[in-house]
Amino acid sequence: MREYIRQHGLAKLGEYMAEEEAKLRSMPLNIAVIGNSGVGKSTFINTMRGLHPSDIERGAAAVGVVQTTLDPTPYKDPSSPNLVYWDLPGVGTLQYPIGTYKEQISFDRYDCFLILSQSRFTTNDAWLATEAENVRKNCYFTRTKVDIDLASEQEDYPSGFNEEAVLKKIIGNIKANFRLCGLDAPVFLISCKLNHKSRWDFPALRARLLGEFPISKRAAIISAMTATGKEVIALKYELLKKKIPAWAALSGAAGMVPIPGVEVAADISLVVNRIKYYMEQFGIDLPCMERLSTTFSIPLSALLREIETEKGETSPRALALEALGFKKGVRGFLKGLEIAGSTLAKTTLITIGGPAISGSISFTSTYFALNKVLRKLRDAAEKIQDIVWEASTGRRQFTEEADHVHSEDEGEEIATLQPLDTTVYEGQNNEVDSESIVVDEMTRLLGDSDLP
Ligand SMILES: Nc1nc2c(ncn2[C@@H]2O[C@H](COP(=O)(O)OP(=O)(O)O)[C@@H](O)[C@H]2O)c(=O)[nH]1
Ligand SMILES: [Mg+2]
Repeated sequence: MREYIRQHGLAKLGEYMAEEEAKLRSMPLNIAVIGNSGVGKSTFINTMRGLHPSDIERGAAAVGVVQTTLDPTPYKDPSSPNLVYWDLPGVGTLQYPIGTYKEQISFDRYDCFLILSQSRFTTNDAWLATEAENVRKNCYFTRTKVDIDLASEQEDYPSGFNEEAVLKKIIGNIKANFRLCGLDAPVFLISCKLNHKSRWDFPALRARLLGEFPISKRAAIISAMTATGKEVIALKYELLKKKIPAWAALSGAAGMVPIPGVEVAADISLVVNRIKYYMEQFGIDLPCMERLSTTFSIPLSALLREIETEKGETSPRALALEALGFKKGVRGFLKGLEIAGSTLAKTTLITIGGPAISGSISFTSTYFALNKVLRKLRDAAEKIQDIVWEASTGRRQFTEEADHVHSEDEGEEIATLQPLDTTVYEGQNNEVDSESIVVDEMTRLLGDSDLP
């Protein structure tokens, strides 16, 4: 890490970060969703993509219709077109006999296989799992429509109904059947419906799907996957958090905006752009929230409230300024860093004084701001998941209220800043090489992992 920066300079690191992000966005990932007609493939694919079957204009797969075409059909994730779910016919039907199946579906194309069934799995499914294992690709068995099983069991045995017991019975049944096929694999019990995406094994399946990918591809999948489910939000949070030091170092390298009247430079646009990316990643950018609002009849204001600043603003720029501590004036912000008490804050604070040091100030402020805002957006994304879940199950009613107007970026935010009290820096006018501080801190924070 240190060597890399010494050799190429911080600007080069910026190129590297941007390239890596672009690579993540464009790395193709193909997930095969296999099963016979009616088991819930289209519904499952829609739910993974965060779509309701009625979201036709956003490319939701038609559900419940008799399939006219049996050809493999790709469905791109609306938030990342490189993540593709393939709707594939089950093995061993008249049109898809075992002998030609792999060829017919272009078996090599897929990164992993999900076999869906609404009853038991067959020896044909076992054959497919073995073929996948031979080429070291993962294969998952997914039993769909457990919501229906549970409902009918409850209807049949209302007094003695026990959800756990019913699920156990279904699993037991499948495992017994597995033994006959010579299989031993985990089975996920799910309902494919969008409003069940957080129930039963759906979150576990999703996490498993992510977790078992090779590290190199895992980052791509996590970035690409729609943020439905707290597991995915948590994974995304960890991934985004890891990158903060590198982005913060970048802010030290690139052009900062000196704030008039104060001697602090901060790369506001970098923070704003990161926030936009975080919101997209967590599925809480404005278009996403508008869709959630319409799909689940939730007032937009109830969703926006989760991200708003103390002043009630929700634009990425307002969030950036709040995270940078500007609402209390820059002095409060610097004090905040001191209270944070880290050596990072201390080493960089003493360097204030001349233009040469603005790099390290910018690193520190950006580093803390990004961490703070990332945490806030993660929490908001989780809360919004809860709200959507409660709304979709009728557990939460929304009273009519005037929707907030989403304030777009505009105007001179710096006009609201208070001038900095320079007594904060008295006697601390040391000449320090800001780049070496940034490099030291970067090395300490990142270790030698993750980056070249
Ligand atoms: N209750 C319930 N219905 C489901 C589930 N999965 C699919 N369905 C319904 O089953 C029917 C067939 O689903 P579809 O996704 O079109 O199956 P496909 O032929 O495999 O693509 C539709 O009416 C779906 O709404 C599920 O997990 N629970
Ligand atoms: Mg279908």
